Amino acid sequence: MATTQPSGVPVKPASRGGETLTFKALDKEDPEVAELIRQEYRRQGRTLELIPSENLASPAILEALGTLLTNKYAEGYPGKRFYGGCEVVDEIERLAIERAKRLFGAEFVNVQPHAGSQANLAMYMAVCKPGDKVMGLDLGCGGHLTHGSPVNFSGKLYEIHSYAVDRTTELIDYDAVQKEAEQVRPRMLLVGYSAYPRVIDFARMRQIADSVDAVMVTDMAHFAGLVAGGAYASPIPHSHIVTTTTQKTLRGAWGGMIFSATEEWAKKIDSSVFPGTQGGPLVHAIAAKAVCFKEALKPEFKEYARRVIENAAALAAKLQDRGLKLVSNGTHNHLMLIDLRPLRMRGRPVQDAADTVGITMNKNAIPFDEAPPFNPSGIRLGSPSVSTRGMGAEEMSEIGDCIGDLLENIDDPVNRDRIRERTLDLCNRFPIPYALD
Ligand code: DSN
Repeated sequence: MATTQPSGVPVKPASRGGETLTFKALDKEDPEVAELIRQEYRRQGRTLELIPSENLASPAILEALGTLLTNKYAEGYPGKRFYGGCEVVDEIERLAIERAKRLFGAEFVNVQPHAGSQANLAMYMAVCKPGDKVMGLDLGCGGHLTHGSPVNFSGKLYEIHSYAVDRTTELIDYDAVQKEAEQVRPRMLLVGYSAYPRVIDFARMRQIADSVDAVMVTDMAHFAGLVAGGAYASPIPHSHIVTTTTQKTLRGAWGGMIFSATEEWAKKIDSSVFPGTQGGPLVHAIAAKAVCFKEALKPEFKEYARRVIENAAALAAKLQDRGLKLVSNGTHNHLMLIDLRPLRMRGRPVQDAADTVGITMNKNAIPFDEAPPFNPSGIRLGSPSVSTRGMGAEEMSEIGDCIGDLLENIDDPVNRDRIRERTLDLCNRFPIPYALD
């Protein structure tokens, strides 16, 4: 954790930075872990979190997560468990299911996947046999590891035919996807992304899937919160199956879930999650999901989702004003990628330098990147966490200037000190919106 400025000057503490946070039992039982958790509270309070897959779960969600529900085994589903004593956790899971269906207007949902990759693993098991052909967005063009990367189970178990973005526009070229689908005739067409800064035409993707008798699956992990808040088109009416996480724009704790449109898929998905790929569900995490869905059903969540997109647009506009090149020339969602090639820079040193000035971002490949994944040619930025802190267009513009200034003079400690003052001022003016102490 940076407790000094790059030049060695101590940083002024941000308010609500966890300075006096105490834990009833942990401080006595394990002060070492307690202190490390306190340090992470401080770090989160004093930095601008721009990783687009991160956010700030509410105190109610954190409380639900940290309960004795973690003591309970509940293999099976509500009313059909393999263990006794499940009457209470049955109610919790039913509540989570009912709220998730209401939030997303879905017919069926399984809320047990431990995380997004587990949701995708179960989904693959439900849809495909090993060796089946799958088309998904290439990792370097913004797809996810589980969308067919050769180092992931998806790339090892299935015959992957990735689709790329167009080299010039850096957007998905639906005609090219159609052509590729006709050649490949995949069992599954996987839609969705981790680093694509635009909207997807789900209706068009469904037409493509139908034209080759493929199952269309959308992984909406990144934009689920925007869908829940009505700020981004929903893939649910267009997809056979939709997978997601709960911790990103949806602002819950870590977790996954799977939606489907029909009874036939519902049965396959349930048995793929348990016993297919998981044992007992994490019932404390399911309780936290139920709380997350209740929060996302509130009218103010719509306002948050709208602001996430507005704020990303404001940040992108400022970065472009500062002469930076963005992949696809902008954003229509919560994230954007800076192409560092015109600056002759790479992602890793930029990410490291940003850490020293209180801006957290991640290095990321850009389409057709020739640089290696550990030091790629891009950085990925997003607006969810700072939007949860209440920042608006003005602050996004200030953050854009901080990033512009950093990139202009990345090795100058005086420049970095100045930027650190500004990011700390933003953190102080927009503290994490609940007391950490
Ligand atoms: N690795 C996550 C992200 O940062 O986008 C997606 O699972």
